[in-house]
Amino acid sequence: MSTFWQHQTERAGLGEIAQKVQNGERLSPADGLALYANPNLNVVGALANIVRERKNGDTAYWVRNQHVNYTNVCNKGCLFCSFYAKPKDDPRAYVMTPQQAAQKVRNYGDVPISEVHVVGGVNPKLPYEYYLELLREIKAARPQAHIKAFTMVEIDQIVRIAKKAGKNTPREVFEDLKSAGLDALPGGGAEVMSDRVHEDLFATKPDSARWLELAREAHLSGLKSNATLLYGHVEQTAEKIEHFVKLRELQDETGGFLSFIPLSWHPEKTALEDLKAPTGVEDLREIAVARLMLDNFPHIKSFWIMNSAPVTQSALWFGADDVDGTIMEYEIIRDPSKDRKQVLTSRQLVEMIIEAGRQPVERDPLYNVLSRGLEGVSDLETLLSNQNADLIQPSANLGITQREGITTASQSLKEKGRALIALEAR
Ligand code: V47
Repeated sequence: MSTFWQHQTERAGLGEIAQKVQNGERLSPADGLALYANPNLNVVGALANIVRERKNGDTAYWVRNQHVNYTNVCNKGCLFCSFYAKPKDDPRAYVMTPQQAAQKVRNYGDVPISEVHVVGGVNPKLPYEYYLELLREIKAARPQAHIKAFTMVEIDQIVRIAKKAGKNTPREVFEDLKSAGLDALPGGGAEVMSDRVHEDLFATKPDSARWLELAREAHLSGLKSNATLLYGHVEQTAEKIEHFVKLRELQDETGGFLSFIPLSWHPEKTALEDLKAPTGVEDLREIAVARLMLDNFPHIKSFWIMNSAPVTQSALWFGADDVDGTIMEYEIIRDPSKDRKQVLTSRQLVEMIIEAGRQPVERDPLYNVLSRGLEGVSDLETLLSNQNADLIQPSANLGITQREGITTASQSLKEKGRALIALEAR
């Protein structure tokens, strides 16, 4: 250990933890608490960066994906959520038929996409066959793309209604879903694995024991999945540590988790909107502590939609090795100042990574490498995605500034906007 580094970690009171990280030893819950409490975020981030580079070197992964939120009807009533509509008499309620969902996918038919991310509310009216049909239709619309669908909360509902169709175990249901086209499962739904927060904010959803049981079953059925933590509302630090320990234990058992995604809570338009949203500093700390505590997770993702493109760029030096993807449309949170769909083009994502000083690698949902650097970026794809989503501007979150020798995301976006206008004028 260099004298400078030793001096920095000891001055921050993190000498012992630094030694463990250096030796690749597992951190204890007490270490996790100390990392959350330490004011020197730089040292916490530098420690996380050691693990990040040990596992993933200089690589920052991205994916060409499309999100489809097939229904917002949900009977769970989670207080942190602004997305859901009540099952009865809610004017915001919508349900897509499987064919309509597939049409959304076809709308982007000329844009290269390797992942369709499909999630929705827990809609009590949808029968078992709906979910199978949804997968089949989307697969038929986009046979080359992987389908990553259904949080464990939706799976819990699907398993429940599957009984009417004579399917009595999660294993049988996973087999049916796989045959219909399911390739992997997203994170989401566990929120914070604490009985207290469960009781306070999302009491009617499956508890942590059930979420973990279903994740275990998915992994034993040969499916990979992700996990998330929703932070920045009423949770306490010790509860987040409990969350990490539970996930880490299941990962020791199954090895089925690919990526962990800390989700920065957005209070806007929720029942808790008077609470303050997490800051960028908190976002970076969550990424860093997750990287350090979840020593057996291959990847930590900074989901740019939730914590902004600039924070995601910094997060690539605080433990994150993945920025998620192009998204196209995202309904679960919206930028309240603009009622626009949310998208970053492949060029913008790659430029964002290069600007942050990392090496962009395009992946599919299973982390198979598809392209490197600027290889996979095409202007045609950029134009089409803008055209189809009726988008010329990105999320207002995007605040990337110009640097030497790099076309910045905002600059290239303006060019695309001009090109699109020229195309329309013809
Ligand atoms: O479980 C709901 C969260 C999750 C809000 O696996 C909110 O690659 C912030 O799991 N503010 C669903 N978050 C999304 C999810 C996800 C997202 C991106 C990538 C992956 C992946 C998974 O969204 C829910 C909940 O935790 N959520 N409302 C909100 N107001």
